[in-house]
Amino acid sequence: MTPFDLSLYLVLDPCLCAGIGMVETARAAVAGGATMVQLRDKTGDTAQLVATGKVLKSTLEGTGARLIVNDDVAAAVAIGADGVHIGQGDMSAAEARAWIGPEAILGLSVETPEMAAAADPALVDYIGAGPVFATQTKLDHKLPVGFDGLAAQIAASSIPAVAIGGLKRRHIASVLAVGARGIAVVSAICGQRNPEAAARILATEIDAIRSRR
Ligand code: TZP
Ligand code: MG
Repeated sequence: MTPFDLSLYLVLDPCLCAGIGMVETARAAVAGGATMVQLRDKTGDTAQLVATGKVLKSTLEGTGARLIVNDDVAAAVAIGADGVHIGQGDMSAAEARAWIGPEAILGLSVETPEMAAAADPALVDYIGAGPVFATQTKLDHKLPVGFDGLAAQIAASSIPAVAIGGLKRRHIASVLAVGARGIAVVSAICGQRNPEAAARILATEIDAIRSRR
């Protein structure tokens, strides 16, 4: 399987990235220490998604950061992305795995311990656990679960977890303490005046907390 590091997982948002664009935001974030980039664009059509994804792929080439595509498995394959991220309402993990093959990375969003427990470690490579806090970025998000709810989701599964939902630098210690392998963020990087510096602050904090353990 393609190796990956969930430490600092950037989820792109085309609206929040409107200033400099998703590709430049991703380039800057990875220069600052982001380890994964998810292309999540619900605004355009598949052709546009694939076109953006191909530019992102070449931008991230050689950096070690992994490119994941949200929802659209066919687009992920067309882009040649490292993997795909699905939610509970998307195609099943078995179907997604069959499309992308054994090597690609498959992520699944979970919102409860029951959903985490139901995720099959033979199919799913990581879970996106949360939402930890309420967020303006995803208006239809489920009820925030806080650190205790996050801990319960992570404890319910053996699959590596990345935490998501309203996460900022000040939350990193608590998130890592309950067993998350990293944080997934949108607004902490997208739309920040200096996305590279914003990513570097988060990545440095993650490293500092790990080195104190
Ligand atoms: N899924 C659950 S919360 C969320 C997604 C995509 C958005 C998180 O955005 P932010 O800005 O990091 O709170
Ligand atoms: Mg989805």
